[in-house]
Amino acid sequence: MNDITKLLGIRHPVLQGGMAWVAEHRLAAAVSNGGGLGVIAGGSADADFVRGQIRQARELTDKPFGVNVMLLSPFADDLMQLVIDEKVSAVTTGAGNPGKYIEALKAAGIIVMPVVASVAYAKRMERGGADAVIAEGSEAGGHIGETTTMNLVPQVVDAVSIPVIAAGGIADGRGAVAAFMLGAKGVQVGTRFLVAKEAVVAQEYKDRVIAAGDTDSVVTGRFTGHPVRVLRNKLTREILSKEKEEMSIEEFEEMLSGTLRKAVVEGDADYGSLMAGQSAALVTKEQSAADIIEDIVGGMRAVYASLGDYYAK
Ligand code: TUI
Repeated sequence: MNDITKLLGIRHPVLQGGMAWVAEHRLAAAVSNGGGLGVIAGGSADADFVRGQIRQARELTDKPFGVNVMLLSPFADDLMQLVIDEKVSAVTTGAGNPGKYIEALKAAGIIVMPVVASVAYAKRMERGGADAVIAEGSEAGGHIGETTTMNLVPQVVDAVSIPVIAAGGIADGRGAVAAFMLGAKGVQVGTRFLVAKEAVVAQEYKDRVIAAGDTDSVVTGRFTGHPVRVLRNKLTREILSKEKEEMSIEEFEEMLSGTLRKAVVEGDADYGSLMAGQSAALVTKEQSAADIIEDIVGGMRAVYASLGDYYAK
């Protein structure tokens, strides 16, 4: 047991990232049943849809799970009220400031874990009453900050006294132990769970993640202030060449509109947004969520055991 497993009532300190369109009730329930914290992604869905997801997850698991609220969503207010009404165990947030919701979530007994991409923002979340922060480095997929996990995590650990969960670039036991060495008390894993058997994601998207190598990850939209990490494809080639010639934010948004759904639901690996972290290069096969967690935890045990040997010499 550590701070995070105790706080969340879970077996292993492994959280699943709140991936829009990808993280629905089947994946979340499978991760929770495997001993981690499954998370249903609110994404841009409305409260009725997410209520259905929560209820279906409850049919599949009696373990705690969370809901991720993406704060750029027009339904963010509704989803916060929904998680309070449904008494969901935990909420993670992304892409914005959840400050105004924290008091009401805490009053309802919900564990609040904002994703942060900077030290200043982590401190603000601690002051606002967050139970933990998820420090997400720029190796992560989707919407990212500027600082890498290796640098962000120890700086956030030094700046706050609530537990820190590391995210971005962690896909196996080695990465998880590395995060613990930096002072994290838990890890959030996204990309590796994207290819879980229980993740209802078009096979074409999963295949691209599995095939990805070290140079297949690119960041689009830095100029908009909302940089997004995805796998290289025809869409990114067109966007990145247009970005060089000066494109308006409106034109950029138009090019990306609906492209995540295109990737996840329609399996358009050429013109869909293949959001994934740099750790896609470490992801080599489709496995059940429970096997992924067992592999990460088993890998951690092996690394810790080898460290013991090293220092014993
Ligand atoms: O949120 C994520 N990852 C995401 S959200 C998303 S949907 C989207 N698609 C296109 C453009 C924008 C969003 C896809 N992937 N990760 C957590 C995360 N949060 N990373 C960075 C942040 C973040 C950034 C700025 C959190 C807070 C923030 O500013 C807070 C403030 O207001 O000061």
